[in-house]
Amino acid sequence: MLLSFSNNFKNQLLDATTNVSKESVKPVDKLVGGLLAAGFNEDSCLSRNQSSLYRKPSPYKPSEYLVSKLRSYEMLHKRCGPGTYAYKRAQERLLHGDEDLARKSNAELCQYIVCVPLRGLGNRMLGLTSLFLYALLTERVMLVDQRKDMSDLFCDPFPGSSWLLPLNFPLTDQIDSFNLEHSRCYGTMLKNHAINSTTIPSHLYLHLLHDHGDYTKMFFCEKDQTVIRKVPWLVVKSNLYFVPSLWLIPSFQTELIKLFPQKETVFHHLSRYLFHPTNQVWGMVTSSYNAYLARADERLGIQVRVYSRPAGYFQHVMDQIVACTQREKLLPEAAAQEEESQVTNNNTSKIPKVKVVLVTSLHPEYSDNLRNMYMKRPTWTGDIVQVYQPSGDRFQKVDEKIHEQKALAEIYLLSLTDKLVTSAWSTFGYVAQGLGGLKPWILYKPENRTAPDPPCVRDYSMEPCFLKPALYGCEAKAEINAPFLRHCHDRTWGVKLVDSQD
Ligand SMILES: Nc1nc2c(ncn2[C@@H]2O[C@H](COP(=O)(O)OP(=O)(O)OP(=O)(O)O)[C@@H](O)[C@H]2O)c(=O)[nH]1
Ligand SMILES: [Mg+2]
Repeated sequence: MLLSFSNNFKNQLLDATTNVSKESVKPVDKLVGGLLAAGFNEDSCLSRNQSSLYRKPSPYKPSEYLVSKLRSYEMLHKRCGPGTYAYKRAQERLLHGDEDLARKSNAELCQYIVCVPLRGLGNRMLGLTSLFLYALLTERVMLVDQRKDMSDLFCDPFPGSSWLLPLNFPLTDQIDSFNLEHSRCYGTMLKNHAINSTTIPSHLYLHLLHDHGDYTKMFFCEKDQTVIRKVPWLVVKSNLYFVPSLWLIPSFQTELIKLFPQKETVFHHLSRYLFHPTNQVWGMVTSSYNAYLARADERLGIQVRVYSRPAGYFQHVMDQIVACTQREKLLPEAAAQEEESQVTNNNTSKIPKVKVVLVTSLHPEYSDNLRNMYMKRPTWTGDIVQVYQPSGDRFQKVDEKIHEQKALAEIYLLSLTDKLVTSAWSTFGYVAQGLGGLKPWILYKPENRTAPDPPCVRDYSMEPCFLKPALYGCEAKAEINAPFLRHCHDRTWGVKLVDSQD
C-alpha cells in the first residue's frame, strides 16, 4: 500500500512537470485559481508549478477582483520596475529632488515602496505581505531590499520584472541608519512640522516595526494617508502583519472588501501569490516530503517555539505538547507497558493507519521524546505514529543563508500537513497556517515554567495575528470595536481579521 501511494505521487509529479496529460490523473490547478500569472520559465522556479502537486486544492477561491488587481499590478511593475525608463527617472528625482512633487499627479509618475523586512523569517514574510497589500491599494511598485538572503529564499513573484531593489539604489547606504529618530522618519517629520500636504519630500522612512512610536501610528489615519500618498519613494521597515489596521482606513476599506469578500483569506491568497521557494529550498521541501510525508495516511505538523531565556528543552513544554495532541485527539494515546497485550488483541483485525508527525523546532529533543514514546509503546487505536524533524539547529541564526533556507523549507512543509499545532506568538507558525489554509491548535504560552491548562486552543481563523496593533486618535481608535476584528487567542491585545465574531 505504501509503495503504490508513493509511485502514484511520483507519476503525478512527472506528468505535471512534462505536461503529459493522462485521463487517470486529475488536472492540477497550477495557477491556483488564477492567482498566479502564466508565462514564467518553469525551470527557474520549480516550486511555482509543482506546489499544487503537494497541496490539497484550497477551498478558498480568490475573488475575480483580486485576480484582476494582481494582473494590473504586474503590468505596473513591468512598466516601472528596475531597468525601465520610468525607474531611471524616479531614481533621478530621488537624487535631485528638485521637482515640485505636490503639483504632480500620481498618474504621471511611478511611485515606489522599498521594503526592508526585518529579523526572523516569519516576521519578514508577514511584513512583506502587509506591504504588498499596501502597494496594491496605493498603486505603488514594491521593491525588496536584497542585501540579506532574499534571492536565496524566494523566486521573483512578478512576471518579466524583478522585485529586488537594485543594489545601486541611491539610498542603500542610508537604509541601515533609518530609525524612529531619523529626520526622514514620518513620525519625526510630523513632530518637526516638516511635512504637510504642500511640503512633500522625495522620500520618507516609515518605521512599522514592533517598537513603533505613537507618531508612527498616524500612518493608519486617513488624513495622513492623503499626504503620504504623494511621496514618490517610501522606505519601510516592517516585521508586523499590520493588515488589520489597513482595514480601518475608510478609503482602503471599500477596496479591501471587493478584493477579499472573505476577510480571513487575505494572508492565504497573498502569501500563495508572493512566496515561491527557490529551487534550492524547493529541493529541501520535496526531498523531505517524498521521504517522510508522502506515504502517510495523515500528517500532523507541530511547531515548537520556546521563548524563555535561555531557550531549550523543557519538560513542561513536552508535557504540554503531549497533553494537547491527546486531548484534541490529534494523536492516539500510547499504552502503558502492562496494557500492551490488551492493545495488541484489540487491534488484530484492523489495518493500521500511518500518522506522520512533522515537528519543527530549534530544539531536537521534543521530536526525540515524542518518537521514543511511540516507538516504545503501541497505541490504543493500533495506528502507527512516525515522528520526523528536518532540522534542529538549536540557535537562531537569522542572517545565515542555509539556516534561513531550512527555516523556509520547514514553514512550507508545515503548510503541507493536514492538521497543525503551533506555538503562541510565533510568526513562523502564522505563515505556515496561512499558506496551508489551516486553522491551527495553538499551544498557549507557558507561564512560570508550568504547562498551561488547557494546553492549547483551536484557533478560529487561519489569519495571522497583528501582534502589536496600532491605536491612535484617528479612525484606528475604533479598531477593537470593528465587527471584522477580534482579539487573538494567543495574545489578548493582538487583533486579527474575521468574517464574523462567532
Ligand atoms: N529551521 C528552523 N528555524 C527556526 C525554527 N523556529 C525558529 N527558527 C529560526 O528563528 C527565526 C524565528 O523568527 P520568526 O520566523 O519570526 O519566528 P518567531 O517564532 O515569531 O520568532 P521571533 O520573531 O523571534 O519572536 C527564524 O527565522 C529561524 O531562523 C524552526 O522550527 N526551524
Ligand atoms: Mg516572529
